[in-house]
Amino acid sequence: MNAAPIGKPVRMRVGVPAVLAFGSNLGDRAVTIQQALDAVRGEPGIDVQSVSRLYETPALKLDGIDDDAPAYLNAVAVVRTLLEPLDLLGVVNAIEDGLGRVREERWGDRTIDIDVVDYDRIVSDDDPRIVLPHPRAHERAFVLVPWLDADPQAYLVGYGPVADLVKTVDDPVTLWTGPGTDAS
Ligand code: PH2
Ligand code: MG
Ligand code: MG
Repeated sequence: MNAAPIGKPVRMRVGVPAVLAFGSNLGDRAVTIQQALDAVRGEPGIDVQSVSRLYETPALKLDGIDDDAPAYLNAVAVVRTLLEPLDLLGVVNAIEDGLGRVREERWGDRTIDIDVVDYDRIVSDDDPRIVLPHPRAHERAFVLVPWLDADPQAYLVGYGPVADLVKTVDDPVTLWTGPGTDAS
């Protein structure tokens, strides 16, 4: 008998690769990001392959870094998914809502933000609901540094290896060593 024991999860070998970015700068940031990851892990159509460590980053607002706003914790998860792009977006938006996300000003402070950074290396701005890859990922240290941590081979379609892109960004990104992390 070669079948996997009943109840043992079988790692997803089908579906497509995608990259999710997590950010939180309100409430217990680490707990909220952990809850968001747990919720993603609980989704039937998503298999989490690897997760970065947590990084603390100053809040980036529309006119630059705002040191008066609460700092973010950011993380990235590399997943495989059976969901179509808009369905994946719907799932992460529902997880945001379930964790108390309030949608107010653009780039405003938030308990949780989950962005689809990449989906199967698709390049598309046909649908304004989901532009792929995420239009600002290439210039955001708070996405690129955790992404490289989760996947040293990471590649941002249209821009190149993430290992090269991280050298072009200089916003501060600090490995977070708060309670409950491996680094603490
Ligand atoms: N997300 C934003 C706007 N600004 N700044 C940091 N440091 N981290 C974020 O995740 C972030 C941000 C919009 O989604
Ligand atoms: Mg975002
Ligand atoms: Mg978002």
